[in-house]
Amino acid sequence: MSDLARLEDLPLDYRQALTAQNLVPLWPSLRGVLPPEKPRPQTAPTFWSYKAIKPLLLQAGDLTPIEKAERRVLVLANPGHGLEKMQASPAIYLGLQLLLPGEWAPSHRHTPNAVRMIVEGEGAYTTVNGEKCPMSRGDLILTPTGLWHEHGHDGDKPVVWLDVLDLPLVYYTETSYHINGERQPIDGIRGDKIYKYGGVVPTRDFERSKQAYPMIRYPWVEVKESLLALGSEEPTLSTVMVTYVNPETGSDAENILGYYALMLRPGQTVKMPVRSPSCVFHVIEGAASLKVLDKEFKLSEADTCCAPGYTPVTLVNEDANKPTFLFLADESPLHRKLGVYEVR
Ligand code: 1HN
Repeated sequence: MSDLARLEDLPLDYRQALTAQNLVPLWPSLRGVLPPEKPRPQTAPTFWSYKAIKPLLLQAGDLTPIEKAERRVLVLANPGHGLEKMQASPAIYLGLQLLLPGEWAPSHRHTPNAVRMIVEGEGAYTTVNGEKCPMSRGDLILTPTGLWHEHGHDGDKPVVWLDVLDLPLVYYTETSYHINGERQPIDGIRGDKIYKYGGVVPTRDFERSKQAYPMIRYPWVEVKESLLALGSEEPTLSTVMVTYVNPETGSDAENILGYYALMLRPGQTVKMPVRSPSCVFHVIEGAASLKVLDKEFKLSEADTCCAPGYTPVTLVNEDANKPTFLFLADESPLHRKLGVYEVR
């Protein structure tokens, strides 16, 4: 492939004439926007240690009252994109949020979709369109686009959760905004109770639900049971993994990001297929090492890391006796909708 002409190859007065008309020559930038064979991700493999973050998060609890923060969050930012961009990957935002006993994070709704993966503590809850969802370690709670949500805490110890949002993409498309609301009355039906068995769904007056988000809370105890059952029913299955779906449609639980739980069997190595989306990994239980490019991350419980797309990732559970449980978030639903999803 021949080299293309550079910007500096053009006379200065010509470049200035272009700029004056809001024009840019394509050829000096063509290889940058359309690199050969595969993309050149800005997303750097990055690791965030919960042990290192927790004291800083608790310090934020002393430094900034909830009324002055609305959401007390330390953002897990990818240095490859620049920390100020507050993104883990092209479409994924990650943050660790702290709620102290008695605190309340007021009701609002917004265009970006969010989920919370509960990391530590008991007694807090999120109310989503009137459905009060208790928060326990490993639970996944959806706050999809446009749904009212607020957080409260009746327990006696700090609660921490991982927020995952598609904010970078929604912000990029200039569609990100929020609306503040009043405290919600609790009247929502507990989706986690009525959709407990994947094989049967409510059929009210001979009709299936038409709600876009019929299930908001995915209790960890049940997701873990599903993984253990899948692992023991299919002992030769190499990737013991479940997808968080809308139980009415079987589609991804949210529109833009995909959410999964993966069990590494004792001593197991999983080489993930090389795929186009970036991926985030968070340890719910156990420990794992994760190899990506020139990095090897040692993940303990509650640690988080991310890997760019188009990049091989290997997961290893070095414990010969105990399984490891990971929560994954990726950009597959987005890539599929855009028609750019690839497995290499
Ligand atoms: C948000 O609404 C929450 O509701 C957390 O807890 C983090 C980050 C960016 C924009 C909105 C929440 C957020 C957020």
